[in-house]
Amino acid sequence: MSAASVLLINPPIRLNSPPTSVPVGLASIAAVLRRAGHRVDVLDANGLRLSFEQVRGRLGERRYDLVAAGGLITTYKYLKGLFGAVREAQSGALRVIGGGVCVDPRVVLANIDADVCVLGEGEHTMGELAAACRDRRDFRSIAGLAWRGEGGVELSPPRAVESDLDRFPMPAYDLFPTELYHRTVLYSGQANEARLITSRGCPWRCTFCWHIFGPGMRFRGIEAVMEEVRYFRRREGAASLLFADENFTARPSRVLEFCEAMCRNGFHRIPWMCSGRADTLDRRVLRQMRRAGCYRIAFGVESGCQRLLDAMNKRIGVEQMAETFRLCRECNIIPGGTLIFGVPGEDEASVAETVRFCRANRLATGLFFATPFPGTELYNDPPVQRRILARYGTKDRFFEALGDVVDFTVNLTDWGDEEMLRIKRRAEAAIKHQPPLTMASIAWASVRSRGLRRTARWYAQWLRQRLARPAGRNGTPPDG
Ligand code: B12
Ligand code: SF4
Repeated sequence: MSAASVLLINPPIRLNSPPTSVPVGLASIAAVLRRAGHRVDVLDANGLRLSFEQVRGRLGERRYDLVAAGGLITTYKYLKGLFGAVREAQSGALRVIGGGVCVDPRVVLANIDADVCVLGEGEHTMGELAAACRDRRDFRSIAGLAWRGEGGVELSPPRAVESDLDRFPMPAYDLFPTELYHRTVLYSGQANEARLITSRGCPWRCTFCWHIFGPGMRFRGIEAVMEEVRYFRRREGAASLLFADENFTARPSRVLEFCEAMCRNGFHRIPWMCSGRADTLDRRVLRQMRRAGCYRIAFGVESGCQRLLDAMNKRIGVEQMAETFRLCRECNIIPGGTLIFGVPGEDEASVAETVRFCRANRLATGLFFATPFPGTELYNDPPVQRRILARYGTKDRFFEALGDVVDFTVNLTDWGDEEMLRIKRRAEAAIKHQPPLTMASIAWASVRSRGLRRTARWYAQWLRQRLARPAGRNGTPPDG
């Protein structure tokens, strides 16, 4: 056999709303497999909004050597059902599960009918697994795997992450219905919003945030990123870009290099947004970002209470965030932010401080419930573990409950559930309905940018967002 035939399945996320993000990790794995000569098919249940029965119906269409599915931990429950269906339809195939859902392979292998878990970065491991399938070799010597052994779950040596991300080809976007994702416009108000990832990891260690790639951060080369922008621009006519890196601004010198390349390639005319950390940005960097087309930066604000920021190991000052917000506006960039509500230690005083911070900095956003995602420091905290087990009994039931995480999963505060919900609603009402700009700042921004039209567009865009999107309700924002 010269090549393995592989089916990659992308499980659905929140089927009741349009799909937002091409699974870049799965697309990257697909590209690596294809480059190695394997035959790769993709069943994108998320992009195509397929029901479980529709997916089941398609599973037996042709025979595969390897069927892999996975993604966020929130797909855990779905994958339980899916792997049962894969076993029925593809009895000869190796069933592989990977991505964030494999954060605890013991729980996964005890409850999901997969043969093997791919732990961490998937490209090399999947490449070697596919080759082993093709050659009918045992997979157990391949690094980065977990499987059921005789004495319980066994692990191969850990897989080191790839130090040079440019060794991976561009994700195989052509195998995914990218146009269905990109027509879901989140922020830009433009008809086609392409989403890209230019780095992996984040050097900070906030307690609620999870790092599948371990510590440290790796960056793709700027030229490879430009190549991808070009691809979306030419192939799909991308009208705006969203850089979904965990922390796009982590290295300011690279941001400057990126901005320079955007201008050099003429891409500064495409409006783009990114994630950011307030302490990585100053006026000089923000000006260059604006020049290169940046219209919005999403900050992980989390709280307006310094005590809670410290408890979350956010390593940032409330004042610093306020100052960066001010600088963003001065540079004609919208500072967006997400908040986490209900971390351990949240009380009436911290909520009041957060509301004050939002009003003072004209941040109109929803509150996400603090969710102890498996693998995070928050999750591993013994009192949090006790609360999870008291509520759910087993990790399996807790993982299932993470589902679409629109409501809270565990109450980490000292309030009762009802009271917590009431306080959250009250805080949201106090934060909402405040324009991010006063008339004075509109006028000032217009003078600075010498473009009243641009500012009006900016304001109209904010209004559109407010009307289109309900306040966020839950979870840990993928921010910076
Ligand atoms: C884009 C994004 C999304 C997209 C969807 C992304 C997707 N389908 O993969 C959207 C906007 C929908 C989303 C939503 C949420 N997200 Co999110 N998101 C991200 C973000 C910013 C980028 C993901 C990405 O493309 N990474 C780059 C690629 C290369 O990495 P990767 O996806 O991890 O893939 C690699 C490996 O994981 C593995 N792999 C991945 N899939 C598979 C599949 C198989 C079969 C195999 C073998 C391997 C494999 O191999 C890949 C290549 O190395 C990450 C942060 C980040 N930068 O990683 C957070 C992140 C993944 N999200 C996270 C969270 C918490 C959420 C939410 C729960 C937030 C919320 N409360 O609303 C929701 C969940 C919604 C839901 N109902 O399921 C957490 C992960 C939690 C977890 N343990 O899974 C992250 C890591 C943020 C963080 N630092 O805490 N998210
Ligand atoms: S919350 Fe943001 S800054 Fe903190 S670790 Fe996660 S990505 Fe990094």
